[in-house]
Amino acid sequence: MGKSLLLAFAALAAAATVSAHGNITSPPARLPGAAMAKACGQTGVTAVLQDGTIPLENLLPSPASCQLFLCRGAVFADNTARVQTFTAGQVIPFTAIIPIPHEGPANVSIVNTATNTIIGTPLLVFDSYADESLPALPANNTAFSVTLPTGAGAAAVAANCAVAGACVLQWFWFGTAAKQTYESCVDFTFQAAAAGSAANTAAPVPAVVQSNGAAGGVVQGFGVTPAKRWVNRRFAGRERH
Ligand SMILES: *[C@@H]1O[C@H](CO)[C@@H](O)[C@H](O)[C@H]1NC(C)=O
Ligand SMILES: *[C@@H]1O[C@H](CO)[C@@H](O)[C@H](O)[C@H]1NC(C)=O
Ligand SMILES: *[C@@H]1O[C@H](CO)[C@@H](O)[C@H](O)[C@H]1NC(C)=O
Ligand SMILES: [Cu+2]
Repeated sequence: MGKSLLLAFAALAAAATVSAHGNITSPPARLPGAAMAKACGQTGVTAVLQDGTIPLENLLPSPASCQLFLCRGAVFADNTARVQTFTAGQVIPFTAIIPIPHEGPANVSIVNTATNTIIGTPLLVFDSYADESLPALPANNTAFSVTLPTGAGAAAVAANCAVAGACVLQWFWFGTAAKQTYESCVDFTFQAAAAGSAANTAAPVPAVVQSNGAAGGVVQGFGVTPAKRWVNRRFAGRERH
C-alpha cells in the first residue's frame, strides 16, 4: 500500500472518531466563554469550542463550581449579547443539528437557572428523538417550535424570569443507549400580557424539580420499555461517539 493511501486511511479513521452529536443553531444559544472557563476550567471550554455538539459527559470530571447539568456549563455572563425578547403565547421556531443521532427522550423547557428547575411543564416533549435506526430522522428533530405559555403559565414565567439570565429555554436530549446528555440554552426576557389581564392576576404555577438536573446525576432509561432498550442495544454497535 502506498504512503499516500495509508495517509488517506489515517485521515478517514481520524474523521470517524470525531465526536459530534447535536446542538441548537437557532435561536442563538449560549456559547462558552471566559466566565465558563472560570467555573468549569479551560479544558472544558476548549472541548466545546472544538466541537459545540459534544455531550456534557465529555466534560467530566468538572469542578464543583461548574453547573454542567444546566446548559452544559455555559453561563449567562458570556452570553449577554445573545438575549432574546419573548412574549406570552409566542411561537418560537428552533433549528438543531444532529450530526450523530442517539435515540432517547428530549424536551424543551423553561428552566429557572438559580435552581435548575423547570417552570410549569415542558413546552415540547419527544418520547423518542434522534433515532439512528430510522432511515432518516423526522423533520421535526431538527426543525420544531414551542409555544410560550399564556395565562397562569405566563404569570409564572414572568414572576421567575423577569431578569435576563434568570431563566433559559433549554433543549435537553438524552441518548439512552449512548448515555449522553445534550443541552443548549437560549437566554431571554419575558413579556407577559398587558396589565390587568388574566395573565397578570392569575396565581403563579409552582416550579417542578427537573428529574435529573437538580440532583446533578443522569437518570437513565426513564420511560424506556425493555423492548426499546433491546432495540437501542442492537444499534449501539453502529454508534460513533
Ligand atoms: C453547535 O456546534 C457547532 C459545531 O461545533 C458550533 O459551531 C456552534 O457554535 C454550536 N452552537 C451551540 C449553540 O452550541
Ligand atoms: C427532559 O428530558 C431530559 C432528558 O431526556 C430528562 O432527563 C428530563 O427528565 C426531562 N424533563 C421533564 C420535565 O420531562
Ligand atoms: C415528530 O414527527 C414524528 C414523525 O412524523 C411524529 O411521530 C412525532 O409525533 C413528532 N413529535 C413531536 C414532538 O412533534
Ligand atoms: Cu454520541
